Amino acid sequence: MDKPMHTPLQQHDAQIADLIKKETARQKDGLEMIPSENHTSDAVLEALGSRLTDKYSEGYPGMRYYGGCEHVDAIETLARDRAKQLFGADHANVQAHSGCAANIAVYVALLDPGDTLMGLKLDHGGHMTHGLKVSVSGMYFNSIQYGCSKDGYIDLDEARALALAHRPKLIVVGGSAYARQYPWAEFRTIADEVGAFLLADMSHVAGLVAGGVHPNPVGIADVVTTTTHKTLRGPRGAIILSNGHPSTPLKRVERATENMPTLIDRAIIPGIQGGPHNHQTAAIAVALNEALQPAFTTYANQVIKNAKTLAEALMEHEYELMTGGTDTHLMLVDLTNKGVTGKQAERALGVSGITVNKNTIPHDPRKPFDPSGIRLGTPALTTRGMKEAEMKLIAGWIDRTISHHENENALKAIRREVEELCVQFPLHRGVYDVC
Ligand code: DSN
Repeated sequence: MDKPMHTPLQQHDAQIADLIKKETARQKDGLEMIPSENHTSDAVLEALGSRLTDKYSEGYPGMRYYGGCEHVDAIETLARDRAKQLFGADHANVQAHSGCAANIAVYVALLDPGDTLMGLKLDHGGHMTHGLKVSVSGMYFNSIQYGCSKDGYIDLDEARALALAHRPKLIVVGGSAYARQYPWAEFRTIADEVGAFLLADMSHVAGLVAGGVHPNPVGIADVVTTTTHKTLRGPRGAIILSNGHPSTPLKRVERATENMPTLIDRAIIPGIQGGPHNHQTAAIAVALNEALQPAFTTYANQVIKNAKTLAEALMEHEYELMTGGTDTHLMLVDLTNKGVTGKQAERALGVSGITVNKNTIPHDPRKPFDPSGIRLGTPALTTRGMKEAEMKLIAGWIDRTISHHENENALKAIRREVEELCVQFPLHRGVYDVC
C-alpha cells in the first residue's frame, strides 16, 4: 500500500503542521464572529506563502538599497496603484507591517515627542494607538481622549470642547468597536477649528468603504490608515493613504498636508521600519484586486445586511446593543441585563463553536479582562456565503448559549448544530465571485 503523501511541512515539522491543521479545522467547523477577522481567498494565501518572503528591498520601487528588486518593485507598484484606485488617493504606502505601525508612522511623520494628539478612548471603542497611556501613542505624546455618550455614539460636543481646550496638533478618528458610520466630516470641522491634522483610521470599515457602503475618509482627512485584513479581506498588513505628491526624497520637507506622501514614506523607512514584507505586499495587491471587482460591492452590502439582521434578531431576544443597532459590520452588546459577563459569554460561545470577543462598553463599570459586553461581526460569515436566514439561526444559538452558559451539555448540543451549518458553507471557496 502506498504511504500517504506528506507536505514538506508535515515531513519537516509535524508539530507545526498539526497545529496549523487544527487551527484550520477550528475555523472551518466554527463561526468566526470577531469583527476584525475574515477569511482570505486561496489566491491571497498563495501569494503570502511565496518566495517573496526571502527578498530584502529596503527603500521604495526604483530607489532600493538592494539589488535584484525588479520583480518586487513591480509588485509594490501594483499594490500601490490598486490601493490608490480603490480608495481614490494620490499616494499609497503599502509597507507598514500592520495597523499599529501605520499609525505610529503617521505620528512620526507629523508630530514631535510631547506634542498633543487626541483620539477615542480604547474602552469606548477606540484603539491602543489612538493615545492609550501605555502605548507609544500615549507615552511619547500628550494624549487627550474623547469618548462616547451613554447611548454609545461618539460625543462630538465633548471632542470639540477638548480640542478647543487642548489644541491638539493631530486628531484621530476611527476605532475598533464602534457600530455606526464614523463622522469623518464632523471631525474635519473640529480639526480645522483648531488647526490640527486629521488622521482617519478606517481599519475596521475599509472593506465597506471599498464596497461603497460607508463614507470614504480619503479627501476629508489629511491622512488615512487602514489594516488590510479586516473587512477588506486581505492578509495582515496596512496601507497609509494621502493626497499630495512625493517631493524630492532627500530634501527636508515642511510638515504640511501637501508633503504628506514624502513625510509618510520617510516615517516608514528609515523612521520605524526596515525591509518591507514582500510576500505580504503581494498578497495585499491580490486582495486589492479582489476588492476592485464588482462582486466585492455585493459582499460589502451583504456584510451590512447580515449585521443589521443579526442585530434585529438579538434585540428581539432582548439584548441591549450600544447605539441601538448598527450601520456597519459589527455590534457591541451590553450583557448586563442578562446577568452574564463578557468573559463568561466569550467562553460559553466558544464551547458552542461561536468565536467572539469580550469587550468593554462605553462607561463600563467592569474591567477589560472581564467587561460587560461582547463584540460581534459578520465579515467572515458573509465571506462563507451566509445570509439573513443564517443570521437569524445564529442569533438563536447566541441566545441559547448565553441563557445556558453554565450547562456544558446544552452548549455541546448547540455546537453540533453549528457544525452542521458550517458544512454547508465551506471556508475555502477559492474564488470569491458570489456572496
Ligand atoms: N485588534 C483589532 C481589533 O480586534 O479590532 C484592532 O487592532
